Amino acid sequence: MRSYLNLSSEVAIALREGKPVVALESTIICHGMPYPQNVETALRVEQTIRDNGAVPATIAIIKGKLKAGCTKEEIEYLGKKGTAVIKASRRDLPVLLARGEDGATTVTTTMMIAAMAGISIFATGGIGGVHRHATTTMDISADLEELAQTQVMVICAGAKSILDLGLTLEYLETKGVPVIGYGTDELPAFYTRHSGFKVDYRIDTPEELAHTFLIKKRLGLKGGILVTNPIPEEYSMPADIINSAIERALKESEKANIHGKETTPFLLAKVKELTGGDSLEANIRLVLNNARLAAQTAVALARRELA
Ligand code: PSU
Ligand code: MN
Repeated sequence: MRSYLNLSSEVAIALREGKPVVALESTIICHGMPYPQNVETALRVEQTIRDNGAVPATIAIIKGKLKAGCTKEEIEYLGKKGTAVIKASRRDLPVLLARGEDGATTVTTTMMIAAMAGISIFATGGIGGVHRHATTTMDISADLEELAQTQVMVICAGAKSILDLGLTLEYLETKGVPVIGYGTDELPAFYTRHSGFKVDYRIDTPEELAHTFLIKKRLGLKGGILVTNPIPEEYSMPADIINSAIERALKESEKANIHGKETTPFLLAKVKELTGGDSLEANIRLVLNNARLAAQTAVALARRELA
């Protein structure tokens, strides 16, 4: 698989020299936000990572290559092409590579490519999880399986309550994935800081996140660590507004008979439509907040690994 891996020279040099690197996903660019806000946000996220002392590596599949580190032009290309870029999970990789196609990497494939490249820290918005009514639909995101097997720390803002958050936590417990609250004991719910569910542990510093990840690596324990970083208070959305939008989106997806990989993008687009620009603004803010924490954690990890 490594012969399909293509590192940007900046990322390759940083990794060789043991410098801090942060991976970023591309599904959020192609399927998560409209153009041109998607490109603007992706570039701002990269800048935030640089401002905090790390090198950004936006991950995507471009013309059949697994890219770790996209150029500004490549980010622009992906952003413009938008939903015409296939949302690529683990099962999509062989076909896309065989055909030399493009793919927007989800949390799953971004973790896979990051691990292949040697990148430990990954910042994103929200992860996939166990969907509501999964007991009959069996709709469980491949992201959870990837967290169970691939050694990458994923820093997110929790999960949206389009999912069953309780079942998502149960699944992660079964799979041995530590769920950390950054500065909180409660699982954040993406747009809001509160979900009513407890996380396993609270950690308050990037240094402790880095130390914990390093120990997991040294023990050879497979799988990742999930860090849930609440959206800053000033950007969080009123819970009633977001919850009623989610309820409506769920009803509409049922009516439209949406299944499989279309479910998450459909629900996300509906919620966005129903809440207007507010949810887009909140989304941008929480991603920037996660990028900052990821860069600080990557800096702390690089320091420990070199020591
Ligand atoms: N949840 C969000 N925003 C997102 C996603 C999930 O709040 O952009 C994207 C991520 O790329 C995630 C993917 O990995 O959707 C999960 O899709 P699925 O549920 O089909 O596994
Ligand atoms: Mn699914």
